[in-house]
Amino acid sequence: MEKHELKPARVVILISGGGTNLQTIIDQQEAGKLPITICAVISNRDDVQGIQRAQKHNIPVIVLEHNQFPSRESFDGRLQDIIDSQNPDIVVLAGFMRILTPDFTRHYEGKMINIHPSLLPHYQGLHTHRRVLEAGDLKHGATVHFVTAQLDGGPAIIQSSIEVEKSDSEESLKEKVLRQEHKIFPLAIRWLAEKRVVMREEKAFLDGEELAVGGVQFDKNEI
Ligand code: NHR
Ligand code: GAR
Repeated sequence: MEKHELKPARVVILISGGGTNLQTIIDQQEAGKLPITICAVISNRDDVQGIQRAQKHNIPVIVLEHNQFPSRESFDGRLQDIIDSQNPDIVVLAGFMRILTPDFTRHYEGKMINIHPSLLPHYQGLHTHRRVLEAGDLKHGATVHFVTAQLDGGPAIIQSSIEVEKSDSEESLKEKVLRQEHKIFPLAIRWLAEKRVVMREEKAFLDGEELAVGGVQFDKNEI
């Protein structure tokens, strides 16, 4: 079967914030550029803009507040039940801010991706823009990677870099990096939906070729 004849991949998107990445995914899907169905958006906060973005496009939204649960395990257990009720092919972390338990990440191994605001494997964890400025780095960027139990440590699919200028602040870096995120995230989702990218034995492959650390370098490839 040709790729364009495939059934759209069922996608569940997890958010915690503004949802600009969510918006680009919605926009590309609606423009016919992404072979996916967005089944549901799940937020762990009830007051974020990403919720309105989904509602505006008639995408079902589920709010599951982590602070209503006594432990990470109980939150993740409920989250897993809700996600599985949608029968998804792909789970997307689009600015989702809760660390996930190993049982949860194992359950979605090879199906779950995250966008992280750094050039992984550098700057895993939080406050990446601040840390890049403090270190005086000249380059920064964003990476899409498979989610494994190791925080921000799963194999990378694609990354895009930007130059850090002397005048940059945390806020300006965040904006510059977000612009790159909006380019590479939909691309990675398309590759996953088309099954062109897969994870095997903790490594990422694109069209059968093992990807290097950091994944495809977006700025060096006119895709
Ligand atoms: N979970 C696992 N197991 N593996 C990954 O690679 C994950 C993950 C959960 C989230 C996104 C990640 C990022 O891109 C992500 C990747 C949150 C934190 C964090 O410390 C760290 C990394 C990421 C997301 N969260 C705090 C916590 O205690 C809460 C912070 C907050 O609520 O503002 O969970 O950077
Ligand atoms: C993005 O920059 C994403 O890389 C980052 O949060 C922002 C979400 O923006 N993710 C993390 O820091 C995960 N810990 P958005 O809500 O506008 O898509």
